[in-house]
Amino acid sequence: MEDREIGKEVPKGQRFVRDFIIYAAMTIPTVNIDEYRLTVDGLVDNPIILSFQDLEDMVDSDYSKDFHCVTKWSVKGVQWSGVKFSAIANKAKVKSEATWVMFYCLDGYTTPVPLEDAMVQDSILAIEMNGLPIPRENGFPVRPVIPQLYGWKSAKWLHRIEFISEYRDGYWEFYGYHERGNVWEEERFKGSDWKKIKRSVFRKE
Ligand SMILES: Nc1nc2c(c(=O)[nH]1)N[C@H]1C(S)=C(S)[C@@H](COP(=O)(O)O)O[C@H]1N2
Ligand SMILES: [Mo]
Repeated sequence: MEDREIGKEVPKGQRFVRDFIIYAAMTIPTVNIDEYRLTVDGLVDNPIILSFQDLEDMVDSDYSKDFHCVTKWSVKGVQWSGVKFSAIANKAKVKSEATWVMFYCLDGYTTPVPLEDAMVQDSILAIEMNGLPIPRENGFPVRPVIPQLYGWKSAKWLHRIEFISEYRDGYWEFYGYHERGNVWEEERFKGSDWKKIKRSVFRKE
């Protein structure tokens, strides 16, 4: 993925807003940092369980990137620091059959990401946002940040990473959102029947 300067290039269909709009499709969990554990399993030779301290000890990345939600708002220059996803994957020794990653959250939310997107250089497990621990409503203590994908792939309150060999829907994908969700390709919805899917979701609420 080519590097785009902060705020300079606005992806098609997006506009900048001043601050994050909090999305919590389920609830906002409270996490006791001493009890927090991140499980890394599925198609790996070395399943691992990491504490928050383990992640802090592995921090290797710090950058600012624009954040893009599929509902068309973007936030300019959000600073993140954390651990490269590839470092975690290497520690777990991902098997060659793995092609997708499923992220599981403490609120019950899930989202799948193609392994090749998760493995890019600036794909990280963030533990700080704008120089501070991630605020509770923004996903404390850990969320993946994969800048080339829409915000719904940034799973807040992350607690499990599973490597899998076949695509499965997560929370929003079930309702018709795109399997990959690349911002620059404007992959908002699956196929061409998204309008139908969207209407049926709204009717439910
Ligand atoms: N666990 C969880 N993660 C989530 C969501 C959610 O509802 N639950 N919403 C997603 C969506 S749609 C977006 S745009 C971003 C929003 O991040 P924010 O709430 O920090 O603004 O979180 C994503 N991660
Ligand atoms: Mo979103």
